[in-house]
Amino acid sequence: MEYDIDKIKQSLRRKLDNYRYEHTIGVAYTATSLAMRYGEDIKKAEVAGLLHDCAKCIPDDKKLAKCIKHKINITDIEKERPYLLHSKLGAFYAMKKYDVYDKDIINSILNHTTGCPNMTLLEKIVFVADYIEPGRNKAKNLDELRKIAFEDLDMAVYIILRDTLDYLSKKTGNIDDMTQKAYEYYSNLIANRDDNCNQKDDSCNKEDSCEKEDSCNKDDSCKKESSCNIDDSCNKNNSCNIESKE
Ligand code: DGI
Ligand code: FE
Ligand code: FE
Repeated sequence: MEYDIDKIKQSLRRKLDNYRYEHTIGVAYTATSLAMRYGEDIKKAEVAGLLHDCAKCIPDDKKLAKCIKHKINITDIEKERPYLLHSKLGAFYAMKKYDVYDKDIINSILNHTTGCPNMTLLEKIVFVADYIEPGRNKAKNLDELRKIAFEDLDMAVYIILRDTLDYLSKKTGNIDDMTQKAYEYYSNLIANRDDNCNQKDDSCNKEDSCEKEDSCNKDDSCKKESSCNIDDSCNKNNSCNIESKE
């Protein structure tokens, strides 16, 4: 599918205020970079990044009215905090106003605020790009997170959900079910992944060749020998390293 990026940008220029437009360009740029890193379709990432906040600048009362008009389901928390509706309304406008029907792009827009369990690669890319794009400066540990995002995408998703819940619990205490579910999913995923890795590490360390590492390390001359670099072969055997980096 061909997307007319210039046309989308021109329309967003009119629909969004300056700050939101610059943020949008930042998200598209960051999502494209993450797509290059993780092997996602770069045009899809750019379009999803461009359109993720396309409904953000509609006043809250209008958001509610438009959702009612277009029969978009409104949950209790969305009634209370209508800004949350910009994701659902944005996904709707992406289809109706921008002719974008790619399911993955639409779901990336739909889930970009709360996240959700078991996100697709594109959903994770948009979710993370929204939080780390260069124009963002308020969240804590952004420099570290920007690095992690390009090394370990699931870890970045987990940290964002954890920090968002922490921020919301101090501020409003009003948590969308989906944010909570997404947090639990990624928290379990990271814990299980690390558990598996540790178990494999353990058995690896029991291997003869690995045990030699300790004594080797005590001996300067031995350290220089490549055979003493057991860590490497351990990691290749059990792919712990690969898992933790994907
Ligand atoms: O639209 P953006 O500002 O670019 O970013 P966004 O769509 O991720 O929205 C960010 C805001 O959404 C931020 O203030 C945290 C808030 N948010 C995320 N999950 C929840 C939430 N707010 C409430 N009340 N409940 C949630 O579960
Ligand atoms: Fe948003
Ligand atoms: Fe955004």
